[in-house]
Amino acid sequence: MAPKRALITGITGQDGSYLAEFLLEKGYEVIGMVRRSSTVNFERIKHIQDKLTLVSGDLLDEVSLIHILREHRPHEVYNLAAQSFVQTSWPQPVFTGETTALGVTRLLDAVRIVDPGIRFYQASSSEMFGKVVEVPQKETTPFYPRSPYGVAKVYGHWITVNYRESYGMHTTSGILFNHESPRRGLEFVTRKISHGVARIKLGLDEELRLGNLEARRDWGFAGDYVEAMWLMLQQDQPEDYVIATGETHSVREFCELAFSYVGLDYRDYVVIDQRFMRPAEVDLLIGDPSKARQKLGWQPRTSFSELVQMMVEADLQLVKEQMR
Ligand code: NAP
Ligand code: G4F
Repeated sequence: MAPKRALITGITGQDGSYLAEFLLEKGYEVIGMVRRSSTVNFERIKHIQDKLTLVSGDLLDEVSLIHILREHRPHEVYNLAAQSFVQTSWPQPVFTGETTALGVTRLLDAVRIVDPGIRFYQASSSEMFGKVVEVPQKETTPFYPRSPYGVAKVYGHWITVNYRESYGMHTTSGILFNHESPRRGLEFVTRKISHGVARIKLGLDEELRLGNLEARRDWGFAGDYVEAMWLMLQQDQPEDYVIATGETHSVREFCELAFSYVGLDYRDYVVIDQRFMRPAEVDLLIGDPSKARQKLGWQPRTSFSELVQMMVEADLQLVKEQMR
């Protein structure tokens, strides 16, 4: 039988790289959409680059999306591309909306035009719950986004539901809570901490400047979460799912554990810096992944402490290599 083909937008990002690995393991032909930039940023996929088909396109340009779908005729499309950094969404709200909200419609519409039978995954986010109205948050919890990013994701979620209901398409919105890894971008708090810890331990820095230490997140491992994306598209009926660990920890706890892993006390190094505070904060996120456990048979495999340890170890290794 011919292998299944999947198109991943955002393949150069954290989740795109793990999903590409996962689908290659499953025997898929993987097509990755990359946008043009003046320097190549294939760092996260260079180890599998020879197994991928990389094509040029952009969520801001619907024609490019139609061309890619016509030429490669994927069976499944995973829309992971987005302006994904919440903090940037305040100074760049329109760009965030163009990419993270309208970009979803461009891709959905391209799928509808080329082949409405293609299965579609939308990377929705726990940021949509924002100022939470229920604890823990589940598929039926109302949204209350707190950033232009969160607002854009709410649009992306509902347009995905709408294309399912309007056109009978197999479209799924995965509401994923924070998931991290050694491939996380350096500006996100977990990676900022693990990288900062490594630099301090190795004598390169003397402090780590952070914002709100009391914010709480439900943090899982990205490698576990991409399996859930795939499982969602294997279901006969498209539905939306919350993917989370069901545990919540503060930024302070993350610091405490990460610094203690290398024998340091975070209180000696962490400095509160107003520049990293947000105009409106999401104070608490904790997901209820029961539906995913029951219907998809999915559950997270990596604990919070394993995640912190994995990230600190990887950054110690990375910083040591950079020092050579
Ligand atoms: P990420 O590392 O920031 O990756 C984002 C990807 O989107 C990159 O490959 C980026 O390309 C691409 N991209 C950005 N704008 C684009 C455009 N206009 N056209 C085409 N590609 C574009 O994000 P991630 O952590 O892997 O997250 C993946 C998705 O899940 C995102 O949609 C994010 O919002 C969502 N999400 C993430 C989490 C989480 O905790 N990680 C939780 C819930 C939802 P470049 O490499 O060229 O910049
Ligand atoms: O790591 P963060 O920047 O992630 P955030 O805002 O939760 O967003 C991530 O998860 C979402 C899922 O809920 C995704 F949709 C989104 O794409 C992204 O992947 O911030 C986490 C928390 C915030 O409350 C922030 O205020 O950490 C707090 N924080 C404290 N000091 C900091 C810092 N965040 C960053 N980035 N940098 C700091 O210095």
